[in-house]
Amino acid sequence: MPDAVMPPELIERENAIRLDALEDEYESLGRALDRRGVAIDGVKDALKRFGVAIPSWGVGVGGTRFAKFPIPGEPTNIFEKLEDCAVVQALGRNTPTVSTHFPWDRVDDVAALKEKARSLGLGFDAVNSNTFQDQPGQPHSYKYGSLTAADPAVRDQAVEHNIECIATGEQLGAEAITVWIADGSNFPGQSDLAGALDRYLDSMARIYAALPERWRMFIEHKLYEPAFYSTVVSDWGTSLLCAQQLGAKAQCLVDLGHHAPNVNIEQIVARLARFGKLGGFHFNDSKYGDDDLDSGSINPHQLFLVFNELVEAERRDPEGFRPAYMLDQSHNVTDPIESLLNSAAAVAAAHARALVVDRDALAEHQRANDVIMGFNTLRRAYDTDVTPILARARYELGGAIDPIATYRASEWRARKAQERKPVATGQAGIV
Ligand code: RM4
Ligand code: MN
Ligand code: MN
Repeated sequence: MPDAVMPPELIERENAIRLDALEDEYESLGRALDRRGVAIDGVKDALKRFGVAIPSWGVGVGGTRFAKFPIPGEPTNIFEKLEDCAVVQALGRNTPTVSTHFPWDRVDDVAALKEKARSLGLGFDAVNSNTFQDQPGQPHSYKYGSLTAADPAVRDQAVEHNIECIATGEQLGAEAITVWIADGSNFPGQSDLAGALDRYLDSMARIYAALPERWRMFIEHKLYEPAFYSTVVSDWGTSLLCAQQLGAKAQCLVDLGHHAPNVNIEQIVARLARFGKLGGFHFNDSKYGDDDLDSGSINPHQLFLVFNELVEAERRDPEGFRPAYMLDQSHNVTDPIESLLNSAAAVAAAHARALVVDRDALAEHQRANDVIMGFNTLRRAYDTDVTPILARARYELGGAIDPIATYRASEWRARKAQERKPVATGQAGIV
């Protein structure tokens, strides 16, 4: 039994208040779905198998370039962060793994970190490298790039860091590395656009060569920021070309916030899946750019359309389909635990809605060019209130019918405020 960060009696007590209503709502929805030819228990069981990783940096309060406003009781190191991840998992039951970021999460004793996660019932998802910031004492600066820098010594250092991340990840039991680089330029003429990509491919091939047998390497593209004129790995096309050149273990990772506004992300998802190159997702939401807002808070319809393509892709190729799902968000004005609970539920809800799409009808309407009925078939699924299915899945797995209410009843944050050392105010930054 994992260490109980949330007392099971508390969860039971809170669930008892809500169980009758849940059963009533689940049965009613079950009858409605049955009339549409959908078995509610099949959807619920799929949700019970569904998981999205928590980024270790997501449980700390985020900031912007301008300020960060810490809250009392927020975690101050990776061990405390794991505890907060365990709280999210205990209540929501669909976030069983943690994605680490190095060197932010660097520890002397990796075995102790692994043991801590195990004792909390958590596993490790993809590791993330960081060559977008300089660390104290680091010999070479990333100011002018990392894996694509003109200076070979800088590139060597960045390659070495990635290889070290893989080694640490291996000890933790992870099986993938996500590489996002900030490399690019701010002025025309600053960088050799073709040469920078050549250097990227060369550096990535060296990291690729260090991948253990079962591992995958995810290439994360991003349109802009911190570079504002050109970014080396700016879009899914660049990502796909590089993944194809590097080999079968290299795949593309889609961070929902890393595209130009209004880009059709669901179509990108369909394309990458078609070529076996859809490695994973960083879920978040945005209105203007890489805003790192809570998943589904701004555009839940887009999230649904993305999952609609994922369900299609899985039907086409059940063997090869295994995207890694992670939330990549910055919680600046909320308690991160509450945001993560909501966000994991939003992702699961999008998945559930995609699962209730009448796929045979949709295919028939598409064949017959019945535009309105094709659209209505998707819209009917999107309009379905799937919250009783999510709650039932959580409940059956031992989680909370109402995770936020139960979290608040636990007074976790107030208790941690007594135990954890305060985070300094007056700092800015993403973590
Ligand atoms: C980047 C990108 C990466 C994440 C960093 C913190 O914008 O989304 O995935 O590692 O932020
Ligand atoms: Mn990301
Ligand atoms: Mn991002």
